[in-house]
Amino acid sequence: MNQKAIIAIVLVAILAVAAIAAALMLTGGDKSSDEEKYLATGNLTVLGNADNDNKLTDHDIEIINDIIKAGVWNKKAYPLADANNDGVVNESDISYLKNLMKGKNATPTKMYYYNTWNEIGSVRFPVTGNIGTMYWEQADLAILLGLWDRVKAVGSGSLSEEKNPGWQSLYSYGKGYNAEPEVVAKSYEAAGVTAVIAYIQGDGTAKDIDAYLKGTNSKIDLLCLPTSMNGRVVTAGVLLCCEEQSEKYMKYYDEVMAYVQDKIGNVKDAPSCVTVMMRSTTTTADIRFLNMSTTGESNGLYTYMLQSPSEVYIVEPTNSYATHTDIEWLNSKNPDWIIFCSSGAWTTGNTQEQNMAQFKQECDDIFSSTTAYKNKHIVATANGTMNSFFGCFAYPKLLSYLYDEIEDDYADKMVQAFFDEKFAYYTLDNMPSYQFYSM
Ligand SMILES: [Ca+2]
Ligand SMILES: [Ca+2]
Repeated sequence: MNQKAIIAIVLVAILAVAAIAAALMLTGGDKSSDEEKYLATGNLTVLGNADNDNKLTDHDIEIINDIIKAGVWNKKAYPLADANNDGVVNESDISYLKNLMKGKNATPTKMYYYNTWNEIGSVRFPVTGNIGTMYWEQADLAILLGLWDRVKAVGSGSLSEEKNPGWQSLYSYGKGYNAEPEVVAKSYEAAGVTAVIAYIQGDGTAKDIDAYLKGTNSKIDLLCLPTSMNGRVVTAGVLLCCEEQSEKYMKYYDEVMAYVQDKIGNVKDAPSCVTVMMRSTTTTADIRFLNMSTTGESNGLYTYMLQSPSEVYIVEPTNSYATHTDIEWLNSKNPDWIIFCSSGAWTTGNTQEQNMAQFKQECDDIFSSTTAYKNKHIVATANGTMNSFFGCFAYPKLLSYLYDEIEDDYADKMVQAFFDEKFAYYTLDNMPSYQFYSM
């Protein structure tokens, strides 16, 4: 692991500890820590969010006032208190924060936030112009936040008319995550884009693009959001002045996690599993297992199953969120369940029946030597199901295969809620790979 990665992980740990410490202080330390374990707090990395919760509110002003009165700024407890990022916490942070809290009506200024790499980034606030999205995940986020009408430039990777209506007429960054800095910069002139939501995984070019835009005094700000999915939703909600949508989403997330905790949090003998990414090139000699990478990146399928009581067997993690090994390793672990996501292993445009046939073939070809196969304990879906913002809505459905305690009615209701709330344009009918397939 390189030095930077270690620093990033340490910083994440410090922020997490700080958030918990602050929460304890603010509640007098008597709030059930069980509850805080699964509720999604501490996702808003914007400076000024002094109490480390998910919103900018008067409570943040109270905290900043307390810090001013005390004459000491405990940076560990309140790492985000310095709203204007000048290194001190004083009265000017209060007026600065009050302006930020006006959202769309704020007097133009900068909003600072901890970005993907736990460095302090900034955007010219409020962001009222057109938006660019680098790759399908960022387009999904813009749609979830109700901003698709303002998206005028896109990276085309994995976009479709079902998911991204009208995308072909928008300015193009090419396929997406390896976008050229010059091409991104030109979207200001070509499409009036002033903020681009960046592809932030390690194999992308976000850092190069950011340096280029800054070096050329571009009118575009690159948004390099926090790595966690909830951190992205909540922080983008505030940066892009669409908190109503991000808060609605988080309410569902909290509800689902509370339900899961209630139903299976104390289950004894939970079924174990492995999480696999199935590709068209997968063979029994080369299977891609999902786990947490040494840099903290992980795939949604693994992340969600890790939060369940199920043990998830992993291969020694590398700097990727997936590690390759073979069927012998899988059989040495002998998991109760095999859960796989299809990334390019199911043909685009397949019907539900065609996906089912392909799923069965893959089970026969790859997993027939396993106990899970003999017990018909294999379930699969598209990579985008659990690795997108649909993930928290689909989570009870996924768990319902492994756990009798999860009610089918509830699971189906949550899946439907995602589409009813218009967090996406596609449906399970026109994107059948987002359904679950089981033996
Ligand atoms: Ca707050
Ligand atoms: Ca300050």
